[in-house]
Amino acid sequence: MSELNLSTKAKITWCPGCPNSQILVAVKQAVTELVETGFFKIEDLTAFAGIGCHGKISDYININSFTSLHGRLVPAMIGAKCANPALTVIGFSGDGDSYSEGLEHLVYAAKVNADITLFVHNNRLFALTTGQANAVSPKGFKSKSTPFGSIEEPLNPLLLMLASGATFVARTFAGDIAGTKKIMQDAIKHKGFAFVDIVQPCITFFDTRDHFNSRAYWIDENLPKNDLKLAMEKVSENIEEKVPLGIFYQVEKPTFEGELHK
Ligand SMILES: Cc1ncc(C[n+]2csc(CCOP(=O)(O)OP(=O)(O)O)c2C)c(N)n1
Ligand code: SF4
Repeated sequence: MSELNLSTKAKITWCPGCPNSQILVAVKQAVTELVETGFFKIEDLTAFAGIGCHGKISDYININSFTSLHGRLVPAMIGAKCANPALTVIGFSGDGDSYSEGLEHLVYAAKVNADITLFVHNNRLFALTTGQANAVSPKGFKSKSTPFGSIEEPLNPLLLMLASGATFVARTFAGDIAGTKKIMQDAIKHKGFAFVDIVQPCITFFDTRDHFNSRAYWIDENLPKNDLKLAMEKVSENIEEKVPLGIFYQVEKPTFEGELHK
């Protein structure tokens, strides 16, 4: 068997020290181990990317990939999975991409339990366009688009995903590479819509490294994962104070593609 090389020759243009690089390391490790343990062949894995700093990840990892329009990677992922159910379909999105621009697609994927895995690099603003506030920016957040501070309450995407019917809902922190790798593997192995919010500081426009380093904690792994009420309680913790990480919810349900190809 030839050795797997997931690196590409593309020049990395993220700001030096950007936590997107930690997500890249985690996904390379996750995919390498899944190939080595025979979970899939590398040619049966396809990655989709949105538009933003996060989306550049598909240039830096040597797997089949597709870059979508801003916020539209989820319908493209569902289409690919419907056309070829043998594919493992993963996506890299941004919080602007999936929580602002393409929110309706996210809700639909959760509702129909599409058998795809979505990783959202959540830095709580539109980074590539130089740091404007978006749907998950904190209230009062000052940016070029909100010079007097955002007047909006932030959306809680995990709560929305649970309410929409997602069958796997998790959160991790980019700074914890080992933890992120593990969550990524569990999400990819899940049959159905796997949603992973990855809190990721943007060191240039919203440096939340200290915030997350001091407030993030892993929930007890032994908590039941099929208790929707408990999951909703956990993800409702105010991330300005405490940031729970882990798999909050995981259940089995028929998938969209499974029903389609019955
Ligand atoms: C339909 C559409 N609207 C707006 C843009 C401009 N745009 C490009 S990247 C971006 C922000 C991306 O933010 P996010 O998804 O959070 O990714 P990040 O850069 O933070 O990783 C925007 C608004 C676009 N390319 N297409
Ligand atoms: S602007 Fe922010 S998210 Fe984008 S590369 Fe720089 S640090 Fe990373």
